Amino acid sequence: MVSQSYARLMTLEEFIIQGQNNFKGATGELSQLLRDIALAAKIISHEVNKAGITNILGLDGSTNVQGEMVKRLDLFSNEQMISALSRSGNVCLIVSEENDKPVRTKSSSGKYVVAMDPLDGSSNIDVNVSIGTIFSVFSRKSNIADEPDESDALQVGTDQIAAGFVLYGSSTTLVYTTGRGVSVFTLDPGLGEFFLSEPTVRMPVFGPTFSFNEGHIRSCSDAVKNYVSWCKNPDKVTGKPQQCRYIGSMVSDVYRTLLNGGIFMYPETDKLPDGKLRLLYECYPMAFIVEQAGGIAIDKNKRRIMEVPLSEIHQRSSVYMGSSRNVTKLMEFME
Ligand code: P6P
Repeated sequence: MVSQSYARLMTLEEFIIQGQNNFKGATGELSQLLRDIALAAKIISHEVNKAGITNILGLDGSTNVQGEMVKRLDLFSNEQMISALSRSGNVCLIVSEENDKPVRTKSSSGKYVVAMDPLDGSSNIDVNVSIGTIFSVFSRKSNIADEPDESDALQVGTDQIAAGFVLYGSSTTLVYTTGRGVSVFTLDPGLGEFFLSEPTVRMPVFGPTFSFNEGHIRSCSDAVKNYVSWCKNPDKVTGKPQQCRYIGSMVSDVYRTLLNGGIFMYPETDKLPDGKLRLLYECYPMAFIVEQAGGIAIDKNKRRIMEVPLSEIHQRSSVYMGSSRNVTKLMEFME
């Protein structure tokens, strides 16, 4: 029976090839890049899921049961992603949360640039909370005959040609878009294969949930304070207040918001006037995904996250993203 049910499922490989055939002029290089990311995701997933056993619990310089030097999972994930992205020769430059400067790959003629947070929320590993890899893909701006330069790294969200994230949770889920909708794949660890679980995600227009760390509420704007208070008032129709759901891991909070609707917020605060999350490799890719699923993603000035200019690769941004009606309501409080 099991083999028959597998027969009905589409693998990531089949989905990519199908997408490539529909994509006029697709040369297969972006497809190969997505395959390389999926390979890294499988390797990272394997390591994350045994972290508790082999003592890779955010410890640096410790040794595991075999007495081998243990890398922190975020450093391990960074190495795996850089290695996988360098395999195909299609990527010339990588911006990573783990590296102060952009990393040039060996293939200076690669036509793509990737920005990533290789393991976001890694502080949650020790308490077994889901964590994730977030990535965005750009076409290089510099001449392919030249070395890649800063112009390749400092692009704006609307220049993304693909974006996605991998959620290492109760199952490993790959979510990505190439600008034609959002697709979700689930890893079968036994087969080492990603299977299509949702071909086109559509975010509910409204969700009775807000996702926000209320511990920061006192240092937030009046707009945020008044909006959160409004969320807690009983709804005129249902008579119920909205639910607060916050895991403290962006990939988890955004994935739940994507599927169930609602709003995810990491506002600017007194201590972090530009918010905590990174514009290039956290906010841009998540905004691309949210918009492709029918949602809205803005910053504290009500600007589309995708259009917020980038002047520094580790630049932070406030972020408010989710269902259109939830974010539109917040914007009323931002007037
Ligand atoms: P706070 C995790 O450390 C992270 O970078 C995001 O994944 C998450 O959304 C945020 O920080 C949580 O921050 O201040 O609520 O603990």
